[in-house]
Amino acid sequence: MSKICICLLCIILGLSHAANNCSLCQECPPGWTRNGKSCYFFSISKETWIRAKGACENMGGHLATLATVTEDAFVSSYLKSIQNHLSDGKYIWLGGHDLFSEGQWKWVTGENFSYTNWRIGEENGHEQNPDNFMGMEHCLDWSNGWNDNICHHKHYFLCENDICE
Ligand SMILES: [Ca+2]
Ligand SMILES: [Ca+2]
Repeated sequence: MSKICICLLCIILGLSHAANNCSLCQECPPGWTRNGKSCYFFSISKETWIRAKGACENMGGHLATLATVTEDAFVSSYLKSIQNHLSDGKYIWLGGHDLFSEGQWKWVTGENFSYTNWRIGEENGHEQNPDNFMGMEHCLDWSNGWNDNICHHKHYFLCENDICE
């Protein structure tokens, strides 16, 4: 039975959310890259974290949230390939923050961090990450691993759009 038939059967039986096989996915918008149940869009400009968050929302998505080792691995290799063409793209904003409560990291979608990939070693000499350097780092960037960074600095950013029901 084709996947479409399975999906139709699931919908008829009211099981559309009961199994992954039954999820219906839309196409990615032009310019977005598909992986699994999400599309990703790399920004063409640098913004503060909060403006990056708004820019992703204006496009119907959210700053990227990396929930699993599989998703993190895809995004890491995707961002590395883009970074190769940038001279000024060391830090790339993701959708994590501890703005509400220091050390309590959350995704912009509301979830707590279950999976993490904090990078080891900081250019400021700190061994640990997140280090909340100078008490000022509350937004998450990808810089060949995760790092807490100063939210009002301007960086490129990665948006994500969930396209499957
Ligand atoms: Ca912090
Ligand atoms: Ca840091």
